[in-house]
Amino acid sequence: MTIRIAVIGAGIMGADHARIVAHDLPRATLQVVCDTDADRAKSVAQEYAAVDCTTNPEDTIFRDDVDAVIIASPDTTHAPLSLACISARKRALCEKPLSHTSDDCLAVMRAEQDAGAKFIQIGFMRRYDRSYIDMRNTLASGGLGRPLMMHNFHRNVSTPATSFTGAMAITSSAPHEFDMIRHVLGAECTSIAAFQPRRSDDVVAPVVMVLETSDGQLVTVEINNNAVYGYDVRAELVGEAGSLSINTVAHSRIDRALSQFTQYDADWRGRFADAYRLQNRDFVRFVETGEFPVVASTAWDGYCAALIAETGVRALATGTKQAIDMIARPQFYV
Ligand code: ISE
Repeated sequence: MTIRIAVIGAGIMGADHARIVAHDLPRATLQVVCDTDADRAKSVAQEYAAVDCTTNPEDTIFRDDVDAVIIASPDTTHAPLSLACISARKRALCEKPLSHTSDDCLAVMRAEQDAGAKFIQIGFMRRYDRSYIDMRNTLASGGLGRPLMMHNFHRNVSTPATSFTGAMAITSSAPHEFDMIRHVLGAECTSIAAFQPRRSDDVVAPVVMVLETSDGQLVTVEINNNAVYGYDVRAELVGEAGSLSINTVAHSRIDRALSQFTQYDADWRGRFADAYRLQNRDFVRFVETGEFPVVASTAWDGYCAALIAETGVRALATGTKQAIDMIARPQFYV
């Protein structure tokens, strides 16, 4: 059976998911591209030979010729559209974040528990990235000794929108790090502090966060949405017996004129291309079997990332360390 997928949102991420569905998922087909901008929906649908294009997300979710949904629309639509997918009993791959607010995530968790099954896979694709897998496996094998610290650097070339703020860096970009901290260390975050340096211009300055974990680790996260030089995601896990660093992936090196250099990707689509493909293939298996992928993030993980983010926004606004007060993990998500 071929899985007929609707992609909701035809922006940067939606177009790339449409490409992956059309070219890299052998047991799936691109059934619909939906965007409230009809021209954009039509353009992406034509580029990747979708069966149809639409402008109404809810109608698209409930179509009989749609088996599964990839939600790649603006962040604020992720939780409502996830609820619609649960109501339609259709599995969805929801781009991160599930929401900017933990309350929205709790509503999605309640809907899944009421339905008696998981329907929403959250798009924290770094869990499928080889370098983070190496980090998590090396720690689990005892190769680093007891983990002490994790340092994370997340640098974009430029902000995706003119009105991008420090709070948005925390709620939109940093959830990747919040999820990977939990996934690699196997611990929850218990507090967060956040700071910003002063830039000489009016673009958003970096945000630097310091988090504590339930297992006594210290974690630093730098989000710099205006690094200019390249898309650069790095992390180092420091243990009592050693350290593992994620390398910036460069597929080639140029040697010329007494110098050598490697190039950065312009954005996440190149750096994490393999991770997106593997994540999306796991999603197709999820739709086919109903078995939630072992590696993937659930709505609970979406809640945890959103709670850390909204607490981080409060820490930045107040200039004080804030406790992260999580609910107890429901048995449904254990
Ligand atoms: C974007 O939404 C992503 O998810 C990328 O992975 C991340 O690197 C970028 O900072 C976000 O804006």
